[in-house]
Amino acid sequence: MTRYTGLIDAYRHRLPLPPEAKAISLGEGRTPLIKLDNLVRREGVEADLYVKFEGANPTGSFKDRGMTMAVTEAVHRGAKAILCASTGNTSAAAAAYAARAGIKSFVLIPEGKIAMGKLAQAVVHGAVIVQVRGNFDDGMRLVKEVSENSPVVLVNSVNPYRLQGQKTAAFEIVEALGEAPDYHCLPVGNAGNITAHWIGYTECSGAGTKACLLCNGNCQFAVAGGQAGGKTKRPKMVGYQADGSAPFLRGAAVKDPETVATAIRIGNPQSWDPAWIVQQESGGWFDELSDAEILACQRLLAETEGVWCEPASAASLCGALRDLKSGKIPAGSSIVCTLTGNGLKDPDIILKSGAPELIQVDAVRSAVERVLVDRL
Ligand code: AN7
Repeated sequence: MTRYTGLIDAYRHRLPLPPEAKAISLGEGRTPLIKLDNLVRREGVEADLYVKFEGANPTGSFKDRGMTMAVTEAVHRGAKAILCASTGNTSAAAAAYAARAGIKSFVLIPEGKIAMGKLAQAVVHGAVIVQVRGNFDDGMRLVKEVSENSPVVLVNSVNPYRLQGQKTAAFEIVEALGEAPDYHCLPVGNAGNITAHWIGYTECSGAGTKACLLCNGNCQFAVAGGQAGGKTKRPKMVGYQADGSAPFLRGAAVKDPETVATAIRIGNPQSWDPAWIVQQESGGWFDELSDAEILACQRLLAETEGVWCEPASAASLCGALRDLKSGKIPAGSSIVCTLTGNGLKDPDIILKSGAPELIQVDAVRSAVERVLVDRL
């Protein structure tokens, strides 16, 4: 047994880092790929349906994959501080990896619209937290401007190293299944993650993609990454948005995005062009879901499979189930849905949706036994 030490050590030969760069890692990656047999039976659909539970990463979201790369590269260049705008998860990961690296982190968050767990993470890791009177898109504009003239490295997904780290999720899926799935479904905010997964799958297929801003189709890792002689198929990539925050459905930026899924409350996606390339190259599509559908799916998954993801993450599974039922995704397909973040990030959303049933009893054996007898 060798100790698992994170995705840079696992995939360094497929990542654009100088060999001497010391990995800043928290052991991210190698997340569970869980087959949802209970849910498939209960919903009466026919599919090999999996979730990649990115909530099992060290800070509880997929952002750790990108942040280990961005911070490793920044520190290698001598950076002493990093900066990001965030709906919550990026700031949590930035704060944690900066702490690990012994550098400063500055995070811009939108006023009042970030899940409590994520804010607590930024606090506990010692980030400088700036609350912007505005939304994520305002914060994003500001960090781009500020990073041009300040000695800080921008670690939002416009930093190409972020997507390079995030592409490793696709490697893990291909390794676990022996090939790519037919469909890969993700929640879409800035559309960095859907782009990163496509880059990863494309490398496994032995090809390159125009969606990769580093290689623009001439991937240096394509041959090395090609599985089964470079013949691994690529999935159709399907991106789901919340209907109050769905620029990819509107065909343009949304000025005042709104959704309970605060992680994807983003109106002006930073990976707009690459995401459309992914859609075209993969033959996939974008679709939208209501907040009510998203929250119902979050509960369904938690109750039937024991997997608790945050609301934004449930959009992937929610959309996949709907498209399976309508036949848009054919019966019998293999499907991987990325669950981008952990449900523990946002406990409020569960407790707010109705008072939990707490049964009060006296501290005696008979009272507890009565509860059991009534319910077994
Ligand atoms: C749980 O933290 O943008 O489409 O600032 O936290 O790659 O943006 C979060 C995004 C999906 C969308 N699910 O991913 C941020 C931030 C969760 C997320 C997304 C996010 P992208």
